[in-house]
Amino acid sequence: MLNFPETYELIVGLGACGLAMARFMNCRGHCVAATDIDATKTDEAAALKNLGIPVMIGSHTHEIFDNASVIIPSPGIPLNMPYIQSARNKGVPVKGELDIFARYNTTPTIAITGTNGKTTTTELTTAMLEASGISCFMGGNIGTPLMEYLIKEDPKDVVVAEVSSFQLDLAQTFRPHTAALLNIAEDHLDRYINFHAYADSKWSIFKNMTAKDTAIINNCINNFSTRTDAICAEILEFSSTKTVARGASVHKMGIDIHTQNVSDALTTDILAGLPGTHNKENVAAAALAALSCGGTIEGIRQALNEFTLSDHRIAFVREVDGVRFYNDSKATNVDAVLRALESFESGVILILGGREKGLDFAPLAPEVKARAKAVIGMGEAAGHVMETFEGVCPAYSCRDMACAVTKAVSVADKGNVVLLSPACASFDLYANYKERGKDFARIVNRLVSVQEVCHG
Ligand code: UMA
Repeated sequence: MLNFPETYELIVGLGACGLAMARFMNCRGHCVAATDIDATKTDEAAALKNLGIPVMIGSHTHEIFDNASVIIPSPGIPLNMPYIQSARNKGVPVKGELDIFARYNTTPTIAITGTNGKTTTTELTTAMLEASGISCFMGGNIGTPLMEYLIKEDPKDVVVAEVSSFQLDLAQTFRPHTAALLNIAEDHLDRYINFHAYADSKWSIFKNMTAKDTAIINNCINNFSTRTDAICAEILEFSSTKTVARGASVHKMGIDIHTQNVSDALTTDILAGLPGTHNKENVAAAALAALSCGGTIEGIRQALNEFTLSDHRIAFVREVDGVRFYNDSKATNVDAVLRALESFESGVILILGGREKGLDFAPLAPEVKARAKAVIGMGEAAGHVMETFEGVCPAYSCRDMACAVTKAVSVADKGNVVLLSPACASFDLYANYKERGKDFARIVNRLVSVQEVCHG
């Protein structure tokens, strides 16, 4: 079997997560091996081979999975793949990054999950803590693997981790000191058997927490009362529809915060850079998370004054001949697109599509009818977009971004908005949502004139 040793822990996937895991486990003296289905991962394979780690790329085999002492899949690896299933049936344990991180990590950890807003809330929490004089490592699903914190050996006061359902699926022992659940909407239904299974994964973030820990939860999530009955941690709620006794209430004038030690309000002037109710909810959750780990209300205010939303979230790109272009490439599910559409009154030309995640686009129809002038389907999902919106508004199908922008421009008039908000993953045409957003912005920035395309 290639040059694999007799006993090894198998890391599956040579993306960011797998590479960090391989480096960490190797330097801690574990005998690891790695595999990636992609034959082009030659640089990654060479880097690991230089460390003495055997690697197989280009295919997976039952032999290397069955003979492993442990399998450590990267978060994006489907757990129902036959190689993992068959090895599991033969008794090979499967472990995830969160449990391995928890085994070695001694720094208090805040874990943030939810369908939408995870990245913004993770960034906000980190900024609030740092402005309070508390040093942070920020990582996880946001981009820098958690194992990098352990590799660096540069201790911080708090780890702020964005955590996805994919990571939670394999978490058995992970116990964050503070965990926040922002919202749950349909997503990743290509991976879960149904929405309930996806919601179970999200709620599992609290399962090992004790009365010493803090659970921060949006009380508008379905089945809030039943689900929270099973949580042992102290619960702080946040809500944009009800006033909460302990936690944070989001309302028109700002956010009221009531915890054991703090009773204060964040007013709308310092929230101006974070438009929309969903962002106020993110601020509420971040403030509660920061307070739970020693953040101060002054630090929270300072962070909010300085905070700017990252790119690719309803980000204004440019105005050409009175047509405004917005990049919301981060919107990879239907709920995120609804929030984006609600930010505009009317005259929206919506570019949707990409790689499907088993989602139904139909819940968008009422908002599309009310606010969109046209819908343009792009990439693998173009046909599904056409089927859903024909009859709701003019709908067009395009193979790629250049074609979609050209079509959008050809139907746009002064005062309209062209919004890239795809409701799909980007992997049909791009490496990730950031590349997709950049490509949109690049094409828009090259436009000379909308009139030229309209009349040309
Ligand atoms: N691969 C195989 N066999 C397979 C399938 C894939 O070997 O059957 C290989 C691929 O060829 C590739 C590697 O697995 O080389 C990719 O692994 P991965 O998908 O886990 O990607 P990473 O680069 O390790 O990135 C992961 C997270 N990816 C996913 O969860 C899909 C990143 O979240 C995260 O930032 C990173 O770890 C660092 O922690 C991205 C994401 O899309 C942003 N997350 C989803 C989301 O936010 O919706 C959950």
